[in-house]
Amino acid sequence: MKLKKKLKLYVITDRRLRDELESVKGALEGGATAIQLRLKGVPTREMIQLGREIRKLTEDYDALYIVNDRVDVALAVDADGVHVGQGDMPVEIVKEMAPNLIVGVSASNLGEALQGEKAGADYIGAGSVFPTRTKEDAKLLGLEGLKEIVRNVPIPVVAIGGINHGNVKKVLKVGVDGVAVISAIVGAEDIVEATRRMKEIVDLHLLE
Ligand code: TZP
Ligand code: MG
Repeated sequence: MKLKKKLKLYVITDRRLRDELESVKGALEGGATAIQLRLKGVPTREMIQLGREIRKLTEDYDALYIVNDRVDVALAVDADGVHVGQGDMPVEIVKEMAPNLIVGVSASNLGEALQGEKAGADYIGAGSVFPTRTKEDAKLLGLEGLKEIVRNVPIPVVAIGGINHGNVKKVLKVGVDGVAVISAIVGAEDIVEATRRMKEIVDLHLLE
């Protein structure tokens, strides 16, 4: 399946909200097309153990599997890709070290998005579209900023930041290829139901 199709509903883990395995199982059951393992301040050994479990689950559901920040961990757990932020390893170096990994880059403005694309990124994570409480240092991109990125960047764009069941339609209308969600899914009481409901909206309103 093409990368673009797999980016439609991209669920990111956050252990402050829910245990990773429970999150991934629920999100996959509800129809997530991509999973990102996002861990901060966790020992590498634990990342790898958990990362391998998640590899099995994502394989069972034929979902895309991305590891946040860590190229070494992405390789060690046989993930499909790695997602890097502006302060992480530059895309060119990731591609040199791991030419078979899909590489996503975070961008909070058009310049960063274009730079990521030129450096060889496979997709852009654009945000924060709305204010978020999940990432402390998130810069606000807004819907207008998102529109500018979608119009000018030739690779797939996934929107992130403050996206929930109430505002996701507005984001999809911009023409993104997918939406990345943490709290509205991982923090929901019933994660399977929250994912299913989000997936229904995405399937109905994503512009092909
Ligand atoms: N990058 C930009 S905003 C954000 C990240 C990781 C947090 C998104 O979390 P939420 O809960 O979906 O707003
Ligand atoms: Mg990062």
